[in-house]
Amino acid sequence: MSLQLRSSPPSPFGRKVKIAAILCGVHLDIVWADTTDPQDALRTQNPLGKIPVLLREDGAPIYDSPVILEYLDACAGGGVILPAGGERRIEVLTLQALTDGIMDAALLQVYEARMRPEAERSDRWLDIQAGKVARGLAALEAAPPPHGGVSGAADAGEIGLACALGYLDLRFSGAWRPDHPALVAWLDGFAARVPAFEATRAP
Ligand SMILES: N[C@@H](CCC(=O)N[C@@H](CS)C(=O)NCC(=O)O)C(=O)O
Repeated sequence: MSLQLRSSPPSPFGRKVKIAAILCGVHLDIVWADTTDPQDALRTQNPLGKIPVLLREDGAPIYDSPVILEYLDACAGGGVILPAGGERRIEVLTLQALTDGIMDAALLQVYEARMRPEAERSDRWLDIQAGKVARGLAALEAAPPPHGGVSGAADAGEIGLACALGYLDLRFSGAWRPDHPALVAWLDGFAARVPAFEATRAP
């Protein structure tokens, strides 16, 4: 089976997919995408022009990252990064939604600085997004998720949290670290247990 991933090296959502694929034993051919390039085939593969997109052998696209993780888990026979059902599945999906939301809010702050001229930037908008990140991190600091996932490796929620913290390290110089010692320890534990985390670090 040959699956193609459209992504970019620093994309935290793309990193989720790369880690999940390694844990599920699924090989992906990665073709880098430029979300700002109207000529990139990405916009025909995903009308939203967002990465990651997974292309099946026949070219049929799958997005967004939570759906791709469902697909990869199914490719591996199920129950590898997502519990098959029950309360635990809802918990994992909710953690994934929270960590995806942290990444969305972090990305929007980066885009505000990247896409808008300085005079047009909104401090209020940036504060609203920063608040989402801060509240998400505070909730997770108070109760870091258990390690070990579904199959002893890592589940979709843990993968999302690791990628969110990795993105905050990459784009916000690790400013979250001093106030979140439990999450620092959590991320160290994740990196030690899941070599795919370091293997997918953006250059
Ligand atoms: N909900 C999506 C979010 C994907 C996303 O925001 N990707 C960013 C890059 S990490 C992107 O494509 N940004 C370009 C844009 O929003 O136009 C997912 O989980 O895959």
